[in-house]
Amino acid sequence: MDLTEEWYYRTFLEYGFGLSAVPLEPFKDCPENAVFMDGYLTGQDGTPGNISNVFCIFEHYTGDVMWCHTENSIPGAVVTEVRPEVTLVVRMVSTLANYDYIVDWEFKQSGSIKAVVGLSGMLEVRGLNGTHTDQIQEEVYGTLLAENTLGAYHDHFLIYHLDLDVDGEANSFVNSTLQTTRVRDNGSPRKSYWTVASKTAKTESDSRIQLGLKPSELLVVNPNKKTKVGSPVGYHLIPGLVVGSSLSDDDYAQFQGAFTKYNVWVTPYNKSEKWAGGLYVDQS
Ligand SMILES: [Cu+2]
Repeated sequence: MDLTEEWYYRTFLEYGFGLSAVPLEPFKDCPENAVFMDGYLTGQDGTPGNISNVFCIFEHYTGDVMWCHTENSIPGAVVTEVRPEVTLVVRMVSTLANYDYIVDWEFKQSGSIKAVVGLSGMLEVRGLNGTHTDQIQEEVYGTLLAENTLGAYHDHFLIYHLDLDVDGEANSFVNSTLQTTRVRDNGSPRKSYWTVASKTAKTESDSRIQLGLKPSELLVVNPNKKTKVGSPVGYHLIPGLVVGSSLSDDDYAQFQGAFTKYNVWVTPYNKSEKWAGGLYVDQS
């Protein structure tokens, strides 16, 4: 069966991005060097459905520098090397009612993987009496965008469920924070320095993290696999700009979307915990 527009609309609340994906238009949603793939998904009644051109894959020539160095400390020689940033992008676009999310996975030649979400579509608006900000006295919980049209204050939280197997399944989560340390030698002109304190999470509550409170590095490592010099192999989780929820803890919406209280949660693998935000966050 082909998934119709109504079908998308009916299912987006239940299923999020996957079943809300839309076919991509060559040369518009994706550049001319893209190749396209169909997707096969299971509807809520178990019926399989096909979405044509649901993924596109392309090399993105960013115009940025991936790595460069000019070595000019060698007498009589200047050695310059530079490599351009070219990423392999896998793209999907999901339409959730008025919003269209452009979901990219970027695979970089440096070995890093970057997840990017772009928001497009239509703003969420509501009508109001008033055509100019001068006419608005009361609290209207939004911004006047056009005559009789208010952009309502609200927020969107996007969650990624990362099931990492770094060089095998037995992985650990390590939070490395920077610790300010006092210099004990009173004769030293230096009074402090910083060092790194690494902590491997033992419990789920150990690894709930609100980012931005203090400098930290988040690592997923395989403690059983070592590099040549003896460090565990791992991936470094590098957050972008993050925000937390602005609601109070006892507010119903916050209670229902409790995952927004922390930016990172780490849990042992559990097949029934596929959906990081819970099963029915927006259906209660
Ligand atoms: Cu919105």
